[in-house]
Amino acid sequence: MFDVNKIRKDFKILERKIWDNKPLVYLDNAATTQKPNVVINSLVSYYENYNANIHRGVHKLAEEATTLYEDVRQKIKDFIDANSTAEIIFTRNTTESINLLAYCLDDSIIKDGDEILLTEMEHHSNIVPWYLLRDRRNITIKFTPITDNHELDYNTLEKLITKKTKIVSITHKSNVLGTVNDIQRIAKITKANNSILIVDAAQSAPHMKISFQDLGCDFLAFSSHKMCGPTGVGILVGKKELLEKMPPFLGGGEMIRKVTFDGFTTNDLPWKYEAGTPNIADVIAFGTAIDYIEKIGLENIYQHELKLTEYAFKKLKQFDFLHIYGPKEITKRAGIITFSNPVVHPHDIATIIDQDGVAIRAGHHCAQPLMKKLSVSATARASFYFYNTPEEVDIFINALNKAFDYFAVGACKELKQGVKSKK
Ligand code: 7TS
Repeated sequence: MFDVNKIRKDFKILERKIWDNKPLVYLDNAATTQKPNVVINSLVSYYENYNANIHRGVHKLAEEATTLYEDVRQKIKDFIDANSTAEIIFTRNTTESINLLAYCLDDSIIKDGDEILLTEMEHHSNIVPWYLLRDRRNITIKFTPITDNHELDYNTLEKLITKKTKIVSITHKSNVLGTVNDIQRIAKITKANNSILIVDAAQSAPHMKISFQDLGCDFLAFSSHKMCGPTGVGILVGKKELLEKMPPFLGGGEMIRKVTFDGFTTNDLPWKYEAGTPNIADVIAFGTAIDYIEKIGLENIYQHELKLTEYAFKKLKQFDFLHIYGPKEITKRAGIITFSNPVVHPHDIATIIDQDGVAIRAGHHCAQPLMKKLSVSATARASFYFYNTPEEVDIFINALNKAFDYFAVGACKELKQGVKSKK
């Protein structure tokens, strides 16, 4: 049974007090999530009991560390429903996973004159690596627009895909709008066109059940730290035939089979893409995080966040001067609520409610092109995870009330006028 109060006891940090004894209300989960005690203990236990380099020593400790590390690859394969562990590559984060692709698909797949299709709702980590590729090659980058309801415009997407479109790279869930994109629908289009489909699952994998095989994409990237695991571990899942076709990313130890004075041959998958000593401890602790999340259940996590979002939406209605971004239908955008007002800067809102212990993010959320599309320079964002409660939503709303009261002393009229002129 899903019991949020019981779950909260698993997180020492949720007992923290902020400023003058205010309970921490952590609503910045899209940036990074908190770590349960079992994950922290797993890190300590690795260093206390198993610390050794992997894949090389023949001694007992090295064998144990190697087994613990490779067991996590198997866990991730099951978690994400990949075909085999050969398809699971460890990186540092989602950003590095996408950079790896932009680097390695160059030469093996991309030729001058080709096109890459992104969307207007991408995080910078799914834009800038492709700009870097464009600096090296004569390619065109296009962006699928979003609709007025802040969903992908699928009809235009279909029109933007041409015979030259080699890669379509798309977020599964927007870190600003919360919009969940229909990857299966896009996969049908890309498959028919022989384009490679890359999915940025940084915001979806932690919050909903995903099957790599069912989605039908070619690559999928996500980060440990957004799903109760440590920082410094990212995952790239890729179709074996493509991973075999692409050249390695970084060179050094581990990624080779043989090195001579003339050259080298590459190691088998997945190690071909894992040069040097990996982040052993954090990968092992990420395995503990996956066990923990699976015990809670992704369906429970999804439903709990949906209820919290619904509740927060209802409460936010009282602030009729706020712009709330993302699809109107909650089921199309669970877990993330982004808002702004033309008069009060989001940083001011975030700073004031921080005085009440409420942590939200304000800024461009590493999505400056999307901000431009929305005609704002910054927004405020509350993002939930399974350990958040309706009581915390109440504290968030009360803190917002105080913040708006504070500003409304002189600006209430302008607040509302600001909205009117915007409409
Ligand atoms: N893709 C999406 C959709 C993201 O939301 C983020 C991080 C990334 C990629 C990059 O992840 P990383 O682990 O490589 O850093 N998003 C955010 C955010 O919304 N606030 O802080 C980080």
